[in-house]
Amino acid sequence: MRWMNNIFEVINDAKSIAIAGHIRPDGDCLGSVTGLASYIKDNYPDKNVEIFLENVPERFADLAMVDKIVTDYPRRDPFDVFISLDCADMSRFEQAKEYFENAALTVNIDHHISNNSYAKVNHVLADSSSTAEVLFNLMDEDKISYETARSLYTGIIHDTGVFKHSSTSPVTMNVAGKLMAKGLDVSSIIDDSFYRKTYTQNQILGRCLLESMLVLDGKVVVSALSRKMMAFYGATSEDLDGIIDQLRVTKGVEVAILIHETGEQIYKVSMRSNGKINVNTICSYFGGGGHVRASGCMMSGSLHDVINNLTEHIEKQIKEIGGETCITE
Ligand SMILES: [Mn+2]
Repeated sequence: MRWMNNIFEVINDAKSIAIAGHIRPDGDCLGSVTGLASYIKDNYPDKNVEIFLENVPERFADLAMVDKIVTDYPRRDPFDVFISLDCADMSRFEQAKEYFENAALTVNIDHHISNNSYAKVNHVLADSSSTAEVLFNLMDEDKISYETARSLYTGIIHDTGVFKHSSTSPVTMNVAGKLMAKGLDVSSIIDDSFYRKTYTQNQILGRCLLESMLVLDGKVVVSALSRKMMAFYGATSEDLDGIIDQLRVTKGVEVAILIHETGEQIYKVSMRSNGKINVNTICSYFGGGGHVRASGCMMSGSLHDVINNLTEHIEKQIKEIGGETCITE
């Protein structure tokens, strides 16, 4: 493991730089990728920066450099530096893997506790709220432009649920304050990129809440979305953002589970904990991972079995702790 103090250390000698984020990019991924790209463009204009990412959700379409994102992966000369952002493992940037393997230097900047340090330089700070927060601390404050600040601020509000998740620290607030001082209209950034929902999104949210069920004496709330239901509303996976957070604040609930059918008996599972249950342990068991309070994994089989398998693990943790907590922070 090698940590750095400034992004300058890994890009200084590079002429060509690739930046990649993860599949199904979220706010932190987009904010980090565009924030770093615009920082390099502003301050090191002689460097050639290319950014590789899947399709960008519409709510992030006005971030800096979004129009420079490349969604296909043509064969090309090796990059001097490949930087992955917000990616806990290499499968998260599957399509850019060839660039990673051929790059002269690989850099992994992240905040996932499950990150397996797959690059040459691994700057992984698991107690940071977001990759955007990690990046801010690798930049010179006076070199951060309004546009870079807007990207990083967007990243932070998305991974902290607008400063309310447990990952929000005094450092996070301090960083957000410094970004705000660049002149950001934070109210409209928060509304437009975080709270704004389409009619479809609100309908799907309502349906998930309506059909949710409480299990394990009300300690777990589960909601499942079939492909049929998604098709009925014309919804995509992007339309599901935020649903799990609403489930999590159900009174008495320790763990919220959102199950989304993506193929024949194949499900994407998202889990959120209110602090006693370590959902990273559970999702890691099933081949996924994330954070102690927010994790995900893919599962297959009948929906009934998927729910049973997950709740079995939660029940086991509840028994072990006897009212205490499985999370050591
Ligand atoms: Mn993140």
